Amino acid sequence: MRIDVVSIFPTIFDALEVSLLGKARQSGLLDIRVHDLRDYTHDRHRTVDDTPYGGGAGMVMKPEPWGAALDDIVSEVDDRPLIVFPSPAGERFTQAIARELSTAPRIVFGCGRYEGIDERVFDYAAERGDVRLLSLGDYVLNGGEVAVMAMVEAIGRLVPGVVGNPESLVEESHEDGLLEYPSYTKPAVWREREVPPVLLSGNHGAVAAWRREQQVQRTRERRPDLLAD
Ligand code: 6GU
Repeated sequence: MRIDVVSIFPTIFDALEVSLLGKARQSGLLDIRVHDLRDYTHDRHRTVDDTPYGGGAGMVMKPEPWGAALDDIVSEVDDRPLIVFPSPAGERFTQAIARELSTAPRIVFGCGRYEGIDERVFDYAAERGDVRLLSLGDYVLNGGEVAVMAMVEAIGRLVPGVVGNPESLVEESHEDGLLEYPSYTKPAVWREREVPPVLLSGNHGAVAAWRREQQVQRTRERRPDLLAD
């Protein structure tokens, strides 16, 4: 899978060089390319923002650098990639969407800063690819970079081969609409706290039933909204 990221803070994405995703990049499973939006400006100050038409607080990202970046990264002959703009005004990014996006051959992420990007950029991007606005949740970050880091990790780890043991992807929180069951390892007693005896019983059916019950109970307590869906 190829991932392009456009940002005015490209070094934030240095963190993608370590751990599982770093290994996946080295092995060629993930081709992640980070681009500095300011490289697509032509003035001495490398300006990417300006005051909003109609007035109001804050600055808006100018369309020209975004147009030049999209022209460079997504050529007209390219096979319409997915173009994702992280935005608190977007649709909610979920495990189901991460799974869907993990099958895309190519995703371009455009990280906005300030109060947003000139709206015409989204229309122009839609001529080059399939545009989605995605939000991590109902809170506001200063820019899309941290959100894109989260999305790249959630999507990248679902690309076949990135996570060594694919079974560890099956019994995770949100994969079946429930939260994950609690996990324990040795010792069986730690600071007077015992591991639930059923896990030491060797009875696989009983273990599976107990874990399922724990999943439902936890989800009911912590995330009743998930059970309602
Ligand atoms: Cl995707 N972007 C920003 N700026 N803030 C957010 C977000 C995204 N998701 C939640 N808050």
